[in-house]
Amino acid sequence: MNYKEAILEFVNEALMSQKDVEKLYALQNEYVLKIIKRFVDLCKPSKVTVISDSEEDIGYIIQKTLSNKEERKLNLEGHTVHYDSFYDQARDKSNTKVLIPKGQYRSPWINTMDRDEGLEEILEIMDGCMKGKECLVRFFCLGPLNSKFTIGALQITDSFYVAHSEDILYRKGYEEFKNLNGSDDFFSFIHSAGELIGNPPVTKNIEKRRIYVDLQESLVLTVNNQYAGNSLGLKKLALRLAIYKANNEDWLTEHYFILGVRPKTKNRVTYFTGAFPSACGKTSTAMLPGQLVIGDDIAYLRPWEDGFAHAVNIEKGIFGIIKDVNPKNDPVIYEALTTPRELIFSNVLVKDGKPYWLGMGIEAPKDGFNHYGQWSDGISDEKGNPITIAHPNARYTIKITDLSNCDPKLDDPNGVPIHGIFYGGRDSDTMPPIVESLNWEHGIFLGASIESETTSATLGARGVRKASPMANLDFLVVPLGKYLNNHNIFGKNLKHCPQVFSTNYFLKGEDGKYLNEILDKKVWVMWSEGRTRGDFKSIITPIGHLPIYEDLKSLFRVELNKDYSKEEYIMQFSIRINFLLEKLNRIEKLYKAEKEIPKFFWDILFKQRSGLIDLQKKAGKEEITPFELV
Ligand code: SPV
Ligand code: MN
Repeated sequence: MNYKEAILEFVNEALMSQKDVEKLYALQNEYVLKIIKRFVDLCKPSKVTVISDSEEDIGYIIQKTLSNKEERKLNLEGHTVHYDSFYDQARDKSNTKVLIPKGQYRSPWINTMDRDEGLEEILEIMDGCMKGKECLVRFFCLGPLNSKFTIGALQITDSFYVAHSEDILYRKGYEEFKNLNGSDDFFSFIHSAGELIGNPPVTKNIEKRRIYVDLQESLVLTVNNQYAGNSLGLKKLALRLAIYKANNEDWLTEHYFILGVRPKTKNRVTYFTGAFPSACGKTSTAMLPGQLVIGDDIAYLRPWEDGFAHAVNIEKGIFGIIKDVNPKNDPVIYEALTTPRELIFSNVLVKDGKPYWLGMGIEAPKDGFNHYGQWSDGISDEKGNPITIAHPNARYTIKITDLSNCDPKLDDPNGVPIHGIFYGGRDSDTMPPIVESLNWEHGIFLGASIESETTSATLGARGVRKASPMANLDFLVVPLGKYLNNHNIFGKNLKHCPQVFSTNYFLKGEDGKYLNEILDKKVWVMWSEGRTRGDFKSIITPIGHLPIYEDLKSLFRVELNKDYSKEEYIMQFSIRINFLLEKLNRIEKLYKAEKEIPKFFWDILFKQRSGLIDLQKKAGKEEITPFELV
């Protein structure tokens, strides 16, 4: 049977138009065909539409997402709003599982399931899940086109909202798929929102929401959900597949933003990546006023000929938390969200065609339509918790090129050289605002020992302290030991290894108030930039390099036009020995539960502990100011 006959064997004219058959034909890829056939047979849509990179095809998606009410128009040109089910407002960690074949190691840190059992369960749920619906077949590229970084992605979905979001967030890939020359080297994502109810239409059978990752086939199946973190193949689902690929090769896939730092007094751009758990200041660091943004969520890093690690953003858009976006904290995003352009709001309040969200900085109406439905002030959920005007994890979806600080290197196939890496968490009592690692291995330790208090970006209780290695634990699909080892080898093979910094924007004083203002992070970033260029000296402590007071004082003046007192410095940068020792105990206990954690990790942990105990003995107290350490 030839390729064309193979297509015609499973599609008839009622299912797919002649034009769409031609589009599949042009790809000359039997693997693509096999997957489409397999899942069209299983999901049983009433129509299959193949979307190329053409404006006409993309226009069709936008028109349909509006006509089937997955999105509604707002007052400003190009603005739409989408709603996810009230029970589908964040990533569902407990139903996201990595399928592991029998006999293979299952890490206690990763939510795994036996592959055969998982497939049996989800394939049954997906049987007929697209009945009566139209199914879209889309092709994208993770990373810039024509690049060593590029990975092709095939998306099959019955959600026009998913297809539209991906169009804003990812690079087109239909033409690039032709360049695969028939190979199977791409990722596949099959999504169905499942049965829908209401207007706007939302997933009905939330209890059957499943997101299963099949590493063996580079395939993710996701059903009965709409929230982008659960539904969009190219976002967190592709992140998992790419982590697997990178950790079996010689590169990194990380939950990183990419930021070009431009100090006011220097004529240079220095690139940083950074990982923070969701809702811990990651996007606002990536969007720091006056700097250049390449990405806010996911990066691939590869060793490059110049001896640096080079990074690309696998996305070209931002799916950002809208809470607290206001003219003061996030002026660039606020401007973009309040002017005409193609963008999607999700789960915000709408009244008279205008969107409202938490922390917007203006008075919100007392009623309107939101993630709950028809809402008015004072309404509570079934448990009696008041429903806020918008969900705290309400989002916006926008192109990075629409932001005034978009870096011209966004689509550079060579990526950008990385000088530094930030790791941060939501930590109210332990780590200082900024610390530089003593070396690469210690940098890995800093990343591996991030702890963070949980937020609304995932379902479940908030404010619980959890370990969050490299802010990537939610997405890990290989054992932590293998992951840390891969990091170590990656850095060791670089001539110019990135310097690593730990940040904490959430440190509080004894009165429970934050010790820093939101924009102070600019100073921590500038200090780090200077450190990677050899501009500043430091104070060496067991937990790493701390900044010297005078350097911060002058950075606060130059960057923020603010005074910075010695008292503030002391409160922020004192070494809180007991808290740090307790943290080490927690980390030790957690990591002991995993096998084959590399030796360097334990060496650093034990050295740090003995260093802190020595300091405690020498000083005869629990808290030591940085001045005492000089
Ligand atoms: C995150 O939660 O880390 C996000 C949004 O970037 S989501 O798409 O939900 O993963
Ligand atoms: Mn993220």
